[in-house]
Amino acid sequence: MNVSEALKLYLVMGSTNCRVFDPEKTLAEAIEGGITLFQFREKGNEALKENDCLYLGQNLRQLCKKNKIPFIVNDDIEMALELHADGVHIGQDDGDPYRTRKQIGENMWMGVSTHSITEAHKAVKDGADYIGVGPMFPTKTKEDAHQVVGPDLIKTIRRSGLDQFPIVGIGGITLDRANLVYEAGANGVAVISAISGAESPKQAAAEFLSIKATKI
Ligand code: 3NM
Repeated sequence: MNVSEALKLYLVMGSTNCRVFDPEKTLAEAIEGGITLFQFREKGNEALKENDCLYLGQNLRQLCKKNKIPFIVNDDIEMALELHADGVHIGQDDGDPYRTRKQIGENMWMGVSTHSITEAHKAVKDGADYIGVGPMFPTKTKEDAHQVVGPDLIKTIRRSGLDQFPIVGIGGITLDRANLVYEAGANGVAVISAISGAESPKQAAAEFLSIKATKI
């Protein structure tokens, strides 16, 4: 699977996001529903630490491996290497993409969060395999989220020369808004709460997949 295809329905989550089921069951259900990529993002005041975090990471990694879903680790390069992850995702404040690339080598994917056209172009220059663009809409999930940029930023980035580069929208994406993100030209949507907080993560994932952009 190439990066653009993998971005189609990108579930991002850690234990603090799982309100209905435990993380293993949440991920298993979401995989059944059809997610195409998973990011382990263990953040927040109640986030698991050290061995507990690693243990959960191992379980989620195994689930992904069994189901052939690429597995990405947020921020923690050491953990990504230890879990033989398929990639690492870094934010603007998490680390230097250039150094990250040196650490992970050429065979792992590197995703970078971006919130402006300048950050998007810098990430591409620094060797990102894909960029996340957000927040698309208001979100309560990330406490230090940037100002909403909206799907329009994806359109602007596309027009600025990155017409084929793998882009995923993130932030506040719900079933009734996903279409706007696809229409803006994203390869996919990245979601936390709309799947990991759903009564049925399986059904939520399946519904996201059934949404077709009417205009790209
Ligand atoms: N990054 P939800 S917004 C992890 O804008 C993350 O870069 C963002 O959670 C960014 O789908 C966000 O519940 C939170 O809104 C996404």
